[in-house]
This record gives sequence, C-alpha cells and structure tokens, in this order.
Amino acid sequence: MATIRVPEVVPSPPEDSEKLMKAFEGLGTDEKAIIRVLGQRNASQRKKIKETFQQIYKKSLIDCLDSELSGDFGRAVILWAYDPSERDARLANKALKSRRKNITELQVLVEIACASSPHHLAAVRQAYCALFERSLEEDIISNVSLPVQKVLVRLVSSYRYDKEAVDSSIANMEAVILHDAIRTKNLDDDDLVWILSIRNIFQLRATFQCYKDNYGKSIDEVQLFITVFDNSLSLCFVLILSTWKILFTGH
Ligand SMILES: [Ca+2]
Repeated sequence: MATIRVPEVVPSPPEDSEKLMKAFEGLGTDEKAIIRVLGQRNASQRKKIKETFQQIYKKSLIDCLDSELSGDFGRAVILWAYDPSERDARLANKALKSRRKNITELQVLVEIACASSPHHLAAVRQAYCALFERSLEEDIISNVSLPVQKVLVRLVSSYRYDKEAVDSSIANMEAVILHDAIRTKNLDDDDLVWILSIRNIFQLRATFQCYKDNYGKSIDEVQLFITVFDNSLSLCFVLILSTWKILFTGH
C-alpha cells in the first residue's frame, strides 16, 4: 500500500464514486475495482471521493466498504479510505486497546511519533480526541505500564522543529549522555528520554554520528547492544532506533 501510483489523468470524484458504487452492487464485491480506484489515488483525492460519494448516494463510503469487505483486506482498504491523521489515530487506538499489549503491538505508536512530520503528529492527536473522547496521552497512561509509558507519552507529546538545523556541540554532548545511559543500562534516564523525544531527525543523526566517531559504534551496533537488555524498555528503544535508522539512511 506504500507504493501508490496515481494515473496521469485522474477520473473525477463523481466518476470514481460511481465505479465504487458499481463495485458494491449485487452479491459479493468487485475488490479489484475498489483497488483500481482507492489504490491509485492520493490522500486528498480519496478525501474528495469520500465527500462526493456521500453527496451523491447519501451514504458513507466507509460504511459501504465496511459492509462489503471483510478480513485483513477489508480492514486495510477501510484504513486507506480514512484521512491519514484519522487512520493513524485509529491504528494507535487499536494498538493501545489490543489485549496482547506487548511492545511490538505498540510499534505503530513509535512510528507515528518518530517518523511523522510535527504537523501530522499534531493532527493525529487532534483526530484521536475527536474520535475517542480522550487524549492519546491519557490512553497511553491507562494502557501502558511504566517505564515504556513515560517514553511513549514524551514521544507523542513532542513537536519537533522540522527544518535542517544541527548544533554540533549539542550533538557531542548528547552522544555522551546516550553513551552513559547505555553503558550503565539506564535507559530510564530522564536526559536520554528527553533527547529522544525533542530533538529532530537532523540533530539526532548528528548525535549518532558523534557516537560513532567517539565510541566506534554505529546505530546498528547500539541497537544490538540494547536488545540484549531484553526488557520492555529496551525493546521500545530498539523500535525507536530502527525507525530513525530508516529515516537516517532511507532504508
Ligand atoms: Ca455487494
């Protein structure tokens, strides 16, 4: 679903709405037709289709998808039809309400908090309140135990500066804090959590570069080292680091 190819000439929202309605008609559902429409439009085009569908048929597109589709495919397509902020708010809620509640279930929260633009993260928090009548932070506090709870609340509450601006003396200083926390296995350290939750990706990349220059360990090696601690907080940090590694390197 990440590779969406929008055709050069995009049909109008009424045309797309009509194709979707046809796909729903009769017994069963034309799933391929649904993919051809929703899978080949960007988020703002899907938003227009949703509004137009509602105007023409006086029905919610999401309700129609919900009643026509089932299973993983259905759930994936329905998530696709939401606005990105609403989709992420629903995914975050699902992760928090999951009965399993292990740390990998919470990966979606780490990704939303660490890989989104600050604007998107703010929109997700707003959508979360509107949908669930509680804040995302409140639900983290009532569903996740300490110390992971503290890290997640800090991460989702942050609004990182999104332009490229790096202070190399801060990077050096914070590489020392990072190294001390890892060396003493004290990932609950307030300074460490603070660095991870307020610094932007450019500053963090510089910090990890200093870490490598000063201590000879890459972010991969840091990750491996932390994994060995084998507790929920270390797994949470591994998720954070792997999300950033993708942002640092593009893969
Ligand atoms: Ca049908």
